[in-house]
Amino acid sequence: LRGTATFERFMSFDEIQAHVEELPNLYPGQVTVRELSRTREDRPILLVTIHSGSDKKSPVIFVDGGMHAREWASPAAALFLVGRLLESPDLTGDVEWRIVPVLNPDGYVYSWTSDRMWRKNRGVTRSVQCTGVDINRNFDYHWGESGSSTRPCSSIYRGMSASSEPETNALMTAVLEERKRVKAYVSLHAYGQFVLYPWGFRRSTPKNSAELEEVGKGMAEAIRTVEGKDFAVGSSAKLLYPASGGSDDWALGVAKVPLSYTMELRDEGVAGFVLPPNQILPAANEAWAAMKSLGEYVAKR
Ligand code: ING
Ligand code: ZN
Repeated sequence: LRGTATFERFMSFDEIQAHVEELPNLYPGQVTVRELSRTREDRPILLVTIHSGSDKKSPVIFVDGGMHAREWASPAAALFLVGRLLESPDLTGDVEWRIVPVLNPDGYVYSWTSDRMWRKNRGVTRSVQCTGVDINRNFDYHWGESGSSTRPCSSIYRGMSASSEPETNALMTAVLEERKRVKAYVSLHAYGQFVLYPWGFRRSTPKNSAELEEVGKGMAEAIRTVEGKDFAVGSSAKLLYPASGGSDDWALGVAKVPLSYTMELRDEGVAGFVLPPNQILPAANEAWAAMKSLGEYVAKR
């Protein structure tokens, strides 16, 4: 692996940014890095595109990490995925990967400097005391329904209106600009060990739930081969709790990305958000195994 990434400890946002920005020099012709937008605190939201080598018609798999500040395993896994894809470009066939390693940089930094358990971004709200919108309650598909809060002090505050946040818009823009080519979307979260698919806003499942279930089971099976960990597969409202305004619901419901998932990485709740550094690599390897399985499926679909 070229560059300055480490998985023996968590990387700060500045370290992640520096690593991501050097990728085009380290892997010339294989990777593009672009700034999608800037956050309220003026940090860049970076998109890493890993080219498939051949044509512009290849299917795209879109992955985001770091949507929620405290879920530190997620940006680590996203960066690890970038590294593995660049080191083994033939592994998942003719697929273009588009990866946002840290969707919520302001929140990530805040969870390093001020509040380890911070979840939201750092956007202003109508409340003077309470800052931050839950990006995973801010997407414009059944926005404002069950499992989201109208209260700015809540950790699942949905925002003043749908897609009010720069992070939400950055993701929407990046997916929509390649809408027809994006065949799969994965949002990396922690923790709980789940492969979740829509719907989150209600307890029924989408029309293509059989395919979502089958491909999700393939990802869970791939994860099992790493260290035998069990990941449950199912719709988020049924397996976890109903929640509206989530990015996976939006990706399927609005952007019409057929294979839309939220992955909850390690662990099952012993360490929770504060994953010990010696589990970063196992967690990242599990995410990589799942993404390889998804990539192979999308390449053949
Ligand atoms: N979990 C997700 C959350 O935003 C989720 C789970 C995803 C629920 C999609 C509903 C829809 O609550 C974490 N860890 O953030
Ligand atoms: Zn999360």
